Amino acid sequence: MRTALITGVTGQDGAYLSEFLLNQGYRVVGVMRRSASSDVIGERLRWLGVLDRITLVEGNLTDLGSLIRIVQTHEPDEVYHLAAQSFVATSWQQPALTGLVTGLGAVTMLEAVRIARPDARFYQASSSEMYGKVQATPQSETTPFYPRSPYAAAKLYAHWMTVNYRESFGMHASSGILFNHESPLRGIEFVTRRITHGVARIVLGLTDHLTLGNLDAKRDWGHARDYVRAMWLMLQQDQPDDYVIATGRTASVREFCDLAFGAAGLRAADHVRTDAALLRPAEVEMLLGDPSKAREALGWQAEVTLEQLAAEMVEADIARLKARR
Ligand code: NDP
Ligand code: GDR
Repeated sequence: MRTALITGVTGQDGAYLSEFLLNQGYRVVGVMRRSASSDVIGERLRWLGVLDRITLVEGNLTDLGSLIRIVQTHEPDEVYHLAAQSFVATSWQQPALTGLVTGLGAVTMLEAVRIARPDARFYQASSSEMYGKVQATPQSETTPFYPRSPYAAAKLYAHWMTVNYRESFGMHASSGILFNHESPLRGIEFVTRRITHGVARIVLGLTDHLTLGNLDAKRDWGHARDYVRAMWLMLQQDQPDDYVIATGRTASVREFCDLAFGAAGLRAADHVRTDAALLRPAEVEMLLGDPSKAREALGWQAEVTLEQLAAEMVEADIARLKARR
């Protein structure tokens, strides 16, 4: 039985990846940081019914010793490094912490693997945010990066350090340059989930409006369940490499609102307000990924459409709110 180690296991992708790897017959070990609210923190894993089927261990990206001990003890064949301070807006409020966790944290994890299990295959969660002020459209593996936030700059450092460990030490280290991916398990602060949660509150009569920031920003949105499959495929290749993972379709926040409100029989224009306080100091205006390399080399392509994604998220938020009442 192969063993997979996942950092960030309590996050959206960690939960879906755990489910995927268990279905592939892996033993899954997940790293979670100590929290006073650890009962709530396993919520996503519980939602997918995988909490009791994985081994949870305590560790923190800012503590090399804890990571070395975990790798030594569990001897993973594959390491999926997903943990990060992942919310772009927060990265302007806490730039140093974001650099420490999202940037240096990846190097700390690479070091732990190099020291304790150098033959393990390593996945780095790189991001389309690295394209930032985009230099070409659509964005592919060869498009130059131009980070526009402390988060994106930290991810770029982690990305290049992953390349560096591959070239310096011969590690099987790959980066997935993943474009936005969402699901009912998306954190509530991200725009798609803010929208679908807002729709659910309006449907249940808890409020009559939803306040957002920049409605014109465009993203290439896919479903997290599709995207974790791509992470695994990258580590099954003989050679490590970097891959763009995207749908190849872009839509604005406004268009996502139309889909989500429409899924509940409502009109976004009747309920959505904007507030300049929610605008970012620097914006990534438009992202559109070119997933050709992943399609050709990995045989991967996105299966869930944006319409299906929005409808699934709205339905799940309505069900959750009803259950809570
Ligand atoms: P989430 O924010 O849902 O999850 C982040 C995870 O990191 C959580 O488990 C969190 O733990 C953990 N974490 C944060 N800080 C630390 C720390 N100091 N030590 C240990 N663990 C820590 O992110 P997603 O699941 O959405 O994304 C997974 C990864 O992919 C992230 O690196 C993200 O930046 C990247 N990414 C995401 C994309 C997306 O669209 N979702 C696109 C491209 C890249 P806790 O639960 O305790 O907070
Ligand atoms: P992003 O995701 O920054 O792309 O990073 P987010 O959903 O936060 O923002 C997407 C776009 O929507 C605009 N927006 C709003 N965003 C939020 N959160 N809240 C609002 O009210 C709102 N109104 C408009 C934003 O300005 C932005 O343009 C996500 C994260 O998962 C990263 O970790 C990951 O690397 C990238 O996706 C790819």
